[in-house]
Amino acid sequence: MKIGIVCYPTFGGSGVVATELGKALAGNGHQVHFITYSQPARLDFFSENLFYHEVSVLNYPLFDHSPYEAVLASKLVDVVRFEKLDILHVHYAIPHASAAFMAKQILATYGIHIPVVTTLHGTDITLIGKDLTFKPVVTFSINQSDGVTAVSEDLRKATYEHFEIHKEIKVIPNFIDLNRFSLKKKDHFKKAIAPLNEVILIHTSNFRKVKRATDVIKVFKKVQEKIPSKLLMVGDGPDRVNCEQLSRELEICENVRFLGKQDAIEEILSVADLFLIPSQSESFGLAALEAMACKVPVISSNAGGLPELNVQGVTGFLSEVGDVDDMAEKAIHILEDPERLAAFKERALQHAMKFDLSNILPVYEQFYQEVLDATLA
Ligand code: GMT
Repeated sequence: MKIGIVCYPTFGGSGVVATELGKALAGNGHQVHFITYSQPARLDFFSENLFYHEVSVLNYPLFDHSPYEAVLASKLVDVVRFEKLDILHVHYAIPHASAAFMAKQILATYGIHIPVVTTLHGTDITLIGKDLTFKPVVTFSINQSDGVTAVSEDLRKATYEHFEIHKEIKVIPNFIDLNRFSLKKKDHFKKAIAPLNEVILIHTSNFRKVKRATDVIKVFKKVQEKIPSKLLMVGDGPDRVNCEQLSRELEICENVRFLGKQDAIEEILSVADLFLIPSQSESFGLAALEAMACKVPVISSNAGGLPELNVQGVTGFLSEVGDVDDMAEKAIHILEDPERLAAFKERALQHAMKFDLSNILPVYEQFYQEVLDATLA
């Protein structure tokens, strides 16, 4: 198949999923064309089946805001026509699904029919999408897609709850490449972070409000009072400065390291004992899956799709959003007993294996085929 993929090229979860999916599809013999405004962060190698088409955004003096959706639609028309694509797969509804709809209409005037698959990732539904400023466009473009997928059962439900959708939405969860995400031997790094063999807690995110990263600091304050421990905060974003400030106020700075954005996240996860993800809303929680694949159990909130990933008392624990006391108590419970910790680590990996790329890739391939068959019928 010749597949066009549209996504945000950044480190955000939807961009990571889209890029990893594209790479895997290319590895399986499909020709994959990424159409984005800059090279996707994880698309950093050559493959004969991978192509990258840059959407260049014009900065004409008349525009206060560049009309990205229009230039993306134009680029889609161009790439679909000249590369003879079979299908377009857009990740994150805003504005990719509506740009794809516009491109589809334009292509129809050339007698080209291009099926569009839209994957809903999370905040395109739960936060931004349901805002009235976007809602009519999001509703329309989901309904106009030839196939729609959501990354969790909870997101599927939320989409039907918040929008008038008359399309079937298929759940295809996030996935992990266990060849990349697995426990690495990083003793040297571990010793540098925790010289007295303290346990290591970790949080990775884009530090947006929705992640409640300051709750991580509050939980850690309580944990380190009971158990010698260190905290790694990985990533960057608006709440990072608040987390740094809070660490100072709580006088725990010497035990908290802010590492900023990191590429080799699996190497850092490999030294960790516990992952914290206290999000306000989380459609799936790819970051937690990455941790579990590296044998790191999870303390999470029970928001969104997190209960579909983190199994209460098995791979970690879930608490109500904002209940930092409960999260700290559960974290201490896991960390205080080395045998218990080892059992949680093992079960985290066992559960992560269910989301291995090799299980999820064929589901996407089959879904594309079904959409193609239905539109050709
Ligand atoms: O909110 C983010 O962290 C980024 C966002 C995105 O769409 O880029 O991530 C969402 O998509 C990921 C991949 O499907 C999911 O694993 C995340 O749970 C989801 N984030 C939220 O729902 C907040």
